[in-house]
Amino acid sequence: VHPTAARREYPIQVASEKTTYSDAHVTAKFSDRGATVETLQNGQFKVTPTVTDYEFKTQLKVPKLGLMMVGLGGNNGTTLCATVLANKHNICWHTKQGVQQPNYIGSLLRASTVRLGSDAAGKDVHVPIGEVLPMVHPNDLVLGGWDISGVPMDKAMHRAEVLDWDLQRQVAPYMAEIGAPLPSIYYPDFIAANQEARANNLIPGNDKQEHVEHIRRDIRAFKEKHQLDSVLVFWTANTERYSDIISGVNDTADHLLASIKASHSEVSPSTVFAVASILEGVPFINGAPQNTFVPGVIDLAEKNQSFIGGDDLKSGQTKLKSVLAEFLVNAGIKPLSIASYNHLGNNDGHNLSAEAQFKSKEISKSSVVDDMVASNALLYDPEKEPAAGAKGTKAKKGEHPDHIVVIKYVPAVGDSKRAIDEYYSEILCGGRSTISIFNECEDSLLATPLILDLTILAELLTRVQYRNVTKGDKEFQPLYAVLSLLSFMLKAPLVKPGTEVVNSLSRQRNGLEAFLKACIGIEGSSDLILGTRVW
Ligand code: NAI
Ligand code: DG6
Repeated sequence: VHPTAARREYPIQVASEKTTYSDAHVTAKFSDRGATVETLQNGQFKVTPTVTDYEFKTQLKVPKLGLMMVGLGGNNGTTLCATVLANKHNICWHTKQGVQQPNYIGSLLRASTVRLGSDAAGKDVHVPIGEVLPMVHPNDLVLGGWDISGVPMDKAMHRAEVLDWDLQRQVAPYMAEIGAPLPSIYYPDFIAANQEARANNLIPGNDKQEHVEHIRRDIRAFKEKHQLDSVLVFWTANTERYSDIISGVNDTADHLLASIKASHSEVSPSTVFAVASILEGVPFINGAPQNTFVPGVIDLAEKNQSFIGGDDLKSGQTKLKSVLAEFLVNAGIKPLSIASYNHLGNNDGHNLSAEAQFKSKEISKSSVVDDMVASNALLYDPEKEPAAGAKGTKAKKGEHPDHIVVIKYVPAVGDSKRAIDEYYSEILCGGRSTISIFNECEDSLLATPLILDLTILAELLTRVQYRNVTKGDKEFQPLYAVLSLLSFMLKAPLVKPGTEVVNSLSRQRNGLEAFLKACIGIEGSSDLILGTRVW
């Protein structure tokens, strides 16, 4: 068994008065240290350190979890099912390089580690990040879901042309056991017209209220059939066009529910799935870029204390951008332009070749450098007005690099996406630096581990409760409905309305790591390693 797929007993025991264990829970006290900053009239900053005391209580029992994917028969859906089944049944296969073992490489939880501390000899001790708290093992997920295409899963895997043939051959009987995806909702206006030929597995009618009820019944039936403790619904279906945000239609929970009853044309299939999941009390994650989470959905999730997360899997080009742009800006170098091209030939690329669907992707791929630019007023003048007629990121107030995103559909390259990026920057005294990157890899093999991480983390976060001790909370309560702790895997992270989006990959990872450690009572920045810097 490959180390990333290995299964171990929960290995961590924290010996601290701040951390207590019962059969059911680990409870930890945590002091959140920050600072409030006031800018004084003379331009000075008055900084007041703050401390807020929290207590976290995490249920230790790992549930039997069902993952229901919308878009089950697509490239991501089939690749996820096949790779989980290959890991579960330890299927090895022949490639031209030799025998390949299944694994979970690319998964933050299964294939990356965190530093717990150091041993008596001062040597760092690392554990897989997925072992900081008890989490669902991906091999144990019960898989199912919906697709507007009724092709059975073994054939759909074949259609995707992602996996090596010898793996497909061996895993096909297990894929066949999943059967055909459940029928789904198809409102043709939301995805590209070129997808119509796939749409042969549909829930009948146009009554959106009935569609919500149908999806809710599907979730309950899946839970019952497989005797599950919990279910999570994941949108990995085609990218939809943006929905218009219309006052009185989708701006509040009540308006949205009324619009669904009236089968309003601006309610998208992904919003119907999100609403059904929220009403069913199961987490819903959006792996695509469209604005599924119209304000009415966020309001509904808040009112029902049900969890949501999104948007759009951050798998390759954008992940690298969130590292490189931060590196440049934090190094005091000024990117003047970022030009990102990619071409791909899978069905996702086909759908994105339509203007409205491309637009959704363009928005999520473009937002990723905004906070880094905003963090450095030495390089980018926050007061500068956008150039007349400027579009996209340039239309925002303040100085920005020119940032363009181009996606082209080239059927011949299939799932193997090519991404080309140029970072053109200003350096010392008018000098220029150009960094060019070419990346080629199978898109769905990058996306699959992210879907697993999002699913497993979101489930864990449903088991964490907190109380704000400083505020005097007596009772523990669930985390806020929008799971911004999932940001590492997402291109355009959804956050609590009114709070700042963090796009920096290192800040996203540090935030997640700090949170998981806080839940077991380990505090402090491990990178301070103060002991190595003093006598
Ligand atoms: P795909 O086109 O192979 O699969 C999408 C599936 O969704 C298709 O089987 C289609 O029939 C189905 N579908 C469309 N509308 C549906 C509906 N209303 N209900 C149920 N099923 C529906 O695409 P792929 O490559 O699997 O990607 C899925 C989504 O994830 C896309 O939106 C893509 O933009 C997004 N994404 C993919 C990444 C990747 O690396 N593969 C990374 C980031 C995001
Ligand atoms: C081409 O842009 C198709 C898209 O679905 C991307 O492959 C996907 O969004 C991943 O994007 P990125 O920028 O994280 O590689």
